[in-house]
Amino acid sequence: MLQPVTSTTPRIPHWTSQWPADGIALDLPQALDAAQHGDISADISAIKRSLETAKNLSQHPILAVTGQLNSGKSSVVASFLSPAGKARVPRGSSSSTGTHRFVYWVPQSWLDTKSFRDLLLDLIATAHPKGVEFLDTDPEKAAEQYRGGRDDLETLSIPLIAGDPLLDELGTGLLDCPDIQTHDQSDDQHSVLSSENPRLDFLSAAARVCSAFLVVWNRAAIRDRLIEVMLSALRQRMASAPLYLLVNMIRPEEGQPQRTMTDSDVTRLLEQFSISADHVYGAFDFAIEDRSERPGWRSYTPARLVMNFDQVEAPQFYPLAEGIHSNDDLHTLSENLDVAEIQRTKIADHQTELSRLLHQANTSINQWMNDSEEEISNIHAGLLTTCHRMMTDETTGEPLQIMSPQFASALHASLVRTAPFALKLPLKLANPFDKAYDSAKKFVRTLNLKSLSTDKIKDLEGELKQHFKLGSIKIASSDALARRMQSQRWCPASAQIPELEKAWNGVFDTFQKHPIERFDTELLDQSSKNRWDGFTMTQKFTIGGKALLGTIGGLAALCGIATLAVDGGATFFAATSVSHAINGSIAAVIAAGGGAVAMAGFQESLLKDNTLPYLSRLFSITCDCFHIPRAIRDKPTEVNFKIGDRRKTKYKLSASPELPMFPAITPLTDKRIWNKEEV
Ligand SMILES: Nc1nc2c(ncn2[C@@H]2O[C@H](COP(=O)(O)OP(=O)(O)OP(=O)(O)O)[C@@H](O)[C@H]2O)c(=O)[nH]1
Ligand SMILES: [Mg+2]
Repeated sequence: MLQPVTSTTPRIPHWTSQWPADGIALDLPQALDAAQHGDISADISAIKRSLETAKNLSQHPILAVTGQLNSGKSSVVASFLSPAGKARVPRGSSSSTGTHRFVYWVPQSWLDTKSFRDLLLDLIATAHPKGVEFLDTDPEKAAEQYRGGRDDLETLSIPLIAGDPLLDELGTGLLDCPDIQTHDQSDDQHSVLSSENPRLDFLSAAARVCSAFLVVWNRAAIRDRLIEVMLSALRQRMASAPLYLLVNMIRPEEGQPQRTMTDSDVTRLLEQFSISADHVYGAFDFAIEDRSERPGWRSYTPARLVMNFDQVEAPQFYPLAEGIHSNDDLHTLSENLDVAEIQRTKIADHQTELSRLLHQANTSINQWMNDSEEEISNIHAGLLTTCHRMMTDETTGEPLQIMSPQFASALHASLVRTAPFALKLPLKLANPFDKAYDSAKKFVRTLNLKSLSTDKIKDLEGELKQHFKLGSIKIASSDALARRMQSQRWCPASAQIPELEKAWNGVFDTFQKHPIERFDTELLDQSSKNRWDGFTMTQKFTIGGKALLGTIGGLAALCGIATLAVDGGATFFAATSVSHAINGSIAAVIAAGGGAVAMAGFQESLLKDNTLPYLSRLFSITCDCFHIPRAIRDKPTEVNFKIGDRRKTKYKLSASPELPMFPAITPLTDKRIWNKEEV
């Protein structure tokens, strides 16, 4: 029997280049690098490794002892060690006895078994990829190692590892952390709260190695903003790991230790960082001894712990909520930790962080994809506007046509085909295009096209209009287009005018080499018929015939201009309004007769038969030369034109699939259009 297929394999996303379609594909780290978020990628691979090692080391937690400068962190760590171990932990309020490295104290047995030691080093490497160093057994050398990271971030990034047999009884490792307040000389100007605090970054990376946190803080400084910064950093990595607040150096005073528990700064922290009240431990300042009337620290500390102190001087922490009769202390805390449970929590925290990071990665990559697509779309739209302007009459918004020799002869043939019978032969024989083309050649040669500068274009347009009696002419030179384009917001600032000009020259050249060979005869005949229908029978023979002959000649002249210009050493683009040319000389007739409707029909046919196909090609070639996709995904490329008194209408351009892809001349962007795929 067929079973439904259920797949549990996670879907791995990758990003493929939709445009250009050159088969480029990126995996998550590559996409994050491209999006300039390599940091997230490094975090993701670190967390994945942590997850793996956490599963392998499920019975072996490490507790981090972190907190304020000089608050007693090393004293707490030392209290768990054998006498030989204690001797290797420098403690004290001077900088030379401070902790300036991450020091992993682990049960000796963890280091003695090779396979286990390797796993442990693997785990530590997830947070400290630059390697590790072992703590010397000689106390003096150990102290030197401890302070090695004081002025040197490089050394700080390499943790120390030490073993102690007493920790075997405890069954957990301890991480003695450096504070996050000490500054390098080099980063003096940075605030500890700044996001650019490398010590805080190291601490949050190390947090992943650990399963629970003891945060030691001086009672007098519990209001500091810094404790919030540290707790946030820890919670961000380890959302639900057990967190213990160790308040040190509480002054022995009336109302303690309850006063500390109910202090608004303390209760706020507990709430903000999900620390349960029974996770608050406190130790009284052992420098304040009982004096006559005034009770000292001993009066506020369980007798059992006072005895401990008398053996080894160290702060004595006990759960404040339980008060002075508490039977618990730091040692019972660590013994009571449910190892399996905190490891499960740690794995869950890793998974939470991993999904948070993946979400963040996704957001950043989407942003990057959208940004590059937007940049491409803006250039696409900008080039479209430029091409559209080249085929639009500036004052009326009406479409212009390209008078290529191919179109000119097709139009002529159609006008002859649809002419009244008696006019057919004379019109055909008159062959106005050829004659006009020849005379136009002579005229165009008198113009100095080679040195046609931007400001001369308007003059040339006027001159041509007058000479050939044309209604509307649009001349575009590559120089003028390049200059105009460079001033537009969508054009990349890095684009140089000569480079842009070179591309436009390429566009015109390619455009001329790929003329449209065939036109829709039916559509053309429809427009020619419309044209003839604008006249009465008499007019057809009198004005109509003459007008056509005259103005068609003018149109024909234009068809050669672009070609002639190339011969003259310049490339440029010329478009004109066929309907206006034909109409110009017979305006009176149109106004008197019912020709306006016929005129609109004529224009519409010209738009469909000439303007849109030519504009599609011009735009496709332009896109290729500037290395921009001809279409953005499957969105239609649309332009507006206005005919006569009608409102503007939207028309679709074709992406010219009949044309090959032309090589880019001046790429305007190296961005791509990406697709996200999941396999
Ligand atoms: N007066 C007094 N001093 C204490 C108390 N607890 C710790 N100290 C002293 O404070 C100093 C700093 O203790 P450490 O354990 O080195 O503190 P730390 O947090 O590791 O210090 P850094 O590593 O430099 O940040 C030591 O000299 C301790 O003996 C206390 O309750 N009262
Ligand atoms: Mg220390």
